[in-house]
Amino acid sequence: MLPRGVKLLPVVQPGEPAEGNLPAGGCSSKAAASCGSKTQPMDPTIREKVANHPCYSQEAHQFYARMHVAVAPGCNIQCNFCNRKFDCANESRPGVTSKVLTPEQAARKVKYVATRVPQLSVVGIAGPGDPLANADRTFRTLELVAKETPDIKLCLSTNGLALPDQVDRIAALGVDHVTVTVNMTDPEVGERIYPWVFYGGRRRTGKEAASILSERQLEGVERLVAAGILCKVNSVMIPGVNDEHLADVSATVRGMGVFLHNVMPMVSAPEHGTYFGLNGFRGPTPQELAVLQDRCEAAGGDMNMMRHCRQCRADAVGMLGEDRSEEFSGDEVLAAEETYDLEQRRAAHAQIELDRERRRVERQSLRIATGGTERPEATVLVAVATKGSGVVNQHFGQAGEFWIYEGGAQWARFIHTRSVERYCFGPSTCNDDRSPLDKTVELLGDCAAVVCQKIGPEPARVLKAAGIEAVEAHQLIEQVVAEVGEQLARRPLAGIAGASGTGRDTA
Ligand code: CLF
Ligand code: SF4
Repeated sequence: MLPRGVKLLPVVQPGEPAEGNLPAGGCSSKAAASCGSKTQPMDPTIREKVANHPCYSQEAHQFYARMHVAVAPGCNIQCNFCNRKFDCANESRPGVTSKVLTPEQAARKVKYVATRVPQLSVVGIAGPGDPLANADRTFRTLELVAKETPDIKLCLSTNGLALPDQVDRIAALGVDHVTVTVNMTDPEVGERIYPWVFYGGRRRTGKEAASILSERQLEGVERLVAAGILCKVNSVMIPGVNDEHLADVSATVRGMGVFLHNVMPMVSAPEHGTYFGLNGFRGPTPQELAVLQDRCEAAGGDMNMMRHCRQCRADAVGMLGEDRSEEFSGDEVLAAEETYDLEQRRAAHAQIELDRERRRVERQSLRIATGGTERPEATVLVAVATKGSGVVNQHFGQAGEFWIYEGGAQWARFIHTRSVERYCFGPSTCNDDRSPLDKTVELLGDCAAVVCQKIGPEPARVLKAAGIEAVEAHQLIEQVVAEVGEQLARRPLAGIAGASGTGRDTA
């Protein structure tokens, strides 16, 4: 029997129409490796490059994993949201500083992880400082990884100051994906973010520092695009500093041929010891971030926006939504002499592609739009508990994050992910600690429903009391979101904050 307040969706078989009228169009024309809501067919060369990169394709991130090797300790600039005790905050959230590895240790670790994590498709260098401020260590690592684990894509993330001088070397090593963090193109905004940059043998400050950084970043981006390297731009959203400016940044980099823009929230608290943290600058709410991402998408002339970033650590391992860095942090990993079984990895990836294709066919047969112009009038936000593979497959109490979708009739659009503190560590502790549950409910307060594989009676009751439906399902995410969204968007929600009369307002 279902817990009180929990709904169970009827299972709709692939090919069988979902409840309601099907739209004439549907998502069958969508690029298979779409990174967002784009409806234009993707260039085949780009499609091949993003196909199994979990950051460059939202769909791929449900099937493939990345790992970072922390070989780059130094940095050549100072950001006001960074404390050097933590990983580079242009790509990470503050956490425990990653242990710095030598290039040889890093290559051994990649082999070890690739042997045990078949989904691994990309190795990135993203800190703990700036990879190109540690160019020799970074390039030696890339060389070794390319030689010893040749089926793995190489990826880099940089603040861009040293980038123009290194593009030829990056291209020669076959690095196909480079991220440049561009938090401004206006030096007046920049001088509030960067107290100094180290360039031309000395420290520069004020507007001069910001101008140099911006010029170098844009020159680097231009060279990357000219070299055929897929370029992503990260921007840290700092409310009150660059939030009004980032749509212009999006338009600028889109015009230069950047493939993807990732606007990330600044993570800021006094205990991080950063200038912004200590001086009361806050990070954005998920809702503010989503609004800005939409503005950037529009301002950039239909810019591809990344909305599934998890602000990984410099030693992150696993699927984007999971952190397995601890599991692979021991000395035995760095000392291991693995024999690399390329054939076995190829077979594992072939199997992943079969599963992925099956899901894709299912999704297309349901004809649920995931973006474009088919948005229904009434939609609600739906939170999904999933471990990936495109289906609702996680228990509510074990979810470390929820994927937030906008759902409505034949419509399921991914918005972003929200991380929550786990509150259930097994049957003996389940439901004992209410406080994290309350935090989860607060985090999901603007959602009309939570869909998960299972949920206990107590969390279902608490959600219900907060006006959030709990729905149990084990189906394709888009299918569940569209069905739940359609049902709840029609429901009058008088008296509930944010209600529009047809369901809760979406972000
Ligand atoms: Fe790493 Fe970055 Fe490459 Fe991905 S992460 S270097 S592009 S392989 Fe990805 Fe992590 Fe977000 Fe970065 S989720 S922080 S965008
Ligand atoms: Fe810190 Fe990264 Fe900025 Fe360097 S580039 S100061 S490591 S956030």
